[in-house]
Amino acid sequence: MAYRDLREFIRRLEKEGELKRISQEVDPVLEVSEITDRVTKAGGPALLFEKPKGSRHPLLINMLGTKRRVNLALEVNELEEVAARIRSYIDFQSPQGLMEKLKMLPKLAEIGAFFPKTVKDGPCKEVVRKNGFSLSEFPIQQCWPQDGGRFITWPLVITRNPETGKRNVGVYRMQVYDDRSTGMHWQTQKHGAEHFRRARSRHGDGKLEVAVAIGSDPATCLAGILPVPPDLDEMLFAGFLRKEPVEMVPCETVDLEVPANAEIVLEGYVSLGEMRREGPFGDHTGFYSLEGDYPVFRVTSMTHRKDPIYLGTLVGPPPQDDYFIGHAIERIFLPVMKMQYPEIADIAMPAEGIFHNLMIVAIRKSYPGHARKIMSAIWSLGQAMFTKVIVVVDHDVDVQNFREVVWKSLCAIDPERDIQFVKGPVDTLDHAARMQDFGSKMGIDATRKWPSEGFTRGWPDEIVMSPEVKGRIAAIWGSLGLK
Ligand SMILES: Cc1cc2nc3c(=O)[nH]c(=O)nc-3n(C[C@H](O)[C@H](O)[C@H](O)COP(=O)(O)O)c2cc1C
Ligand SMILES: [Mn+2]
Repeated sequence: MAYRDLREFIRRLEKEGELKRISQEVDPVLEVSEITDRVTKAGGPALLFEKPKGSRHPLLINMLGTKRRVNLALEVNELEEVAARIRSYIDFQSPQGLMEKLKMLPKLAEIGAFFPKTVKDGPCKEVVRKNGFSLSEFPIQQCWPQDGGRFITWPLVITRNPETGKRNVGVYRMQVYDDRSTGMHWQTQKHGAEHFRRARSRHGDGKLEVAVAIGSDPATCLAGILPVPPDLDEMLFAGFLRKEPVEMVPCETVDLEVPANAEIVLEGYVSLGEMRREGPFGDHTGFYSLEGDYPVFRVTSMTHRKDPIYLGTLVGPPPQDDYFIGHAIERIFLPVMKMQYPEIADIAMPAEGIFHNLMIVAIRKSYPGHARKIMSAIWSLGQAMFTKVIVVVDHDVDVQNFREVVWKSLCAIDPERDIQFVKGPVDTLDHAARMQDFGSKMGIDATRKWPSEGFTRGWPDEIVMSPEVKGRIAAIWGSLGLK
């Protein structure tokens, strides 16, 4: 049975010893961050701040900050179970290309009935407010000292593609400017930004309707972060993850629907002709992302539960709970990637690489130049286009063992020969790139080099002790007086 809502998940976390209530008053300005940072780095529990300073509503944070909590959120023992479900739904034969395969998911869902379901009413409508409300009622965090203000950190931002009418749900941080307006930090390659551009090209001085849901069942919250192709509804994917459709309820003042179980819903619009300074914001790179111009979200109405729980997250020096979220995404999508590129044995993105900076890929190498082909494939694959450094190793290297990767890949390269540079889109948060959103990327071919690649010297074997000797020594080990 899927979690009905955020609070049912909170109860489960509590039962599992995975949640700590904090009854002391703590300030969502900086203090919550210092506590959360310590707890996340120690592998500690989710935190429910019952008395955030200046608000009557509790704040839940570090919800998915361990592998165990991610598994609890997805109701599995291991992420591999989700990966296996995905494998079982994807047709191996007919679709060409990864994107086509992903786009088949809606079709597949017809048999699974994961489509979101529209309902008339829901808990998010317990209180409907069209006047006299303010964002300041909520315990919205200022995460780090140099942040430009308070930021809503886990909003599910819902828009509709003005051309196709298809829904998008993305998590884009929102800087609070005043009681009823915020920034809308959708980065230029994200789907919300594309909806904005398309709407603007039609009527530059108009509005794009936006609804924002804060706090829902964990699979729905997670779905806003998933890198699914444009025009594939994240709520369908949420339904797939929770094995039950997400119930969506129409908004009061805009032509959009929101998860009925949401704790808080903000309805409003982004004016197409207005931009405003946003940031700085202490980001998941461990550095501040610089100020930039982004659209402004104006809240025209707010609905919430009688006793709403505000959901936030903390990004900052890694690892934070976004590492565990990202890791889940990596494991869930790996089978899809492998279907298109069966030569991929495994991939790894270490926490310190904050996802877009480093991907290690092990391949079963079959032809000259194969490692470079895989680099190109990754740079063309949805949000993997942002990967700044790709290291390709042979399939017998354990990519999850970073010591082994460093050792073996450094031994395997002649740098001038094996490094490939390309230029293209880079992550907006990359502060070292020559300009925002555009820069270079590097691939390191750390596979064994072949004669057919021009390498005519011999390649040495790795040192391994013979099994006979290992066995003989194991037998006498106890008598040697060694540990
Ligand atoms: C905690 C957190 C905060 C995020 N903040 C932003 C953000 O401010 N802007 C952005 O473009 N992406 C942000 N992301 C990443 C997007 O949610 C992610 O790329 C998602 O796939 C975007 O959805 P889309 O593909 O429908 O645009 C954030 C992710 C997490 C986990
Ligand atoms: Mn999307």
